[in-house]
Amino acid sequence: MKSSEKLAMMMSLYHTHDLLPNQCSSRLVQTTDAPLPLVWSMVRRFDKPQAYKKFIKSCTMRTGDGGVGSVRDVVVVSGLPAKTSIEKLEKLDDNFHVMSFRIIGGDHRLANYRSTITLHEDNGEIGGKTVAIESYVVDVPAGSSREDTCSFVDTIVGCNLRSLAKITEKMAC
Ligand code: A9S
Repeated sequence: MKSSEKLAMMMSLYHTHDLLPNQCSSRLVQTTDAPLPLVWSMVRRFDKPQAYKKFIKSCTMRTGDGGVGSVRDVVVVSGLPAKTSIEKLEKLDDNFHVMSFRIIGGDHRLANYRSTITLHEDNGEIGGKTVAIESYVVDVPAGSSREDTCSFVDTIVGCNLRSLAKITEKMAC
């Protein structure tokens, strides 16, 4: 199967979401020159999101050891419209490189946030060795617009993906 066909299959399998009327969704793509196993080794650590997510100050496991069903307590760096987030790991597939988590609490405005990240080996079609795709669904808070909500979350997820690419490229060289 060509990598573009595999990518299309993964897109429809993992990055196509049914939305409720008050929800918004978006999908971001990031390439990196680091090999997929190295990138996956960072992404899969549900207990250590701060390894590449710069908005996170600390993370402690509330339940579980990082496997599916684990719940983490995240403390956010100061200066953001949030302090804490409680997040549950919903999917972790080491064969298809799929990870999905849901925000189940915390003092912030991202209600019913759930995201999925998948990694793909790129054989030079897009440029770079590994392609990360991350999509999310989140409620549009009362008083906010769909566009503002998605652009806020896109900024954060985009930063996380760029940080993941930068850190793994440094490790790989
Ligand atoms: O951490 C992620 O993968 C994605 C997001 C959108 C995290 C958002 C966040 O941690 C802040 C960065 C603090 C922004 C939460 C839960 C709420 C925010 O307002």
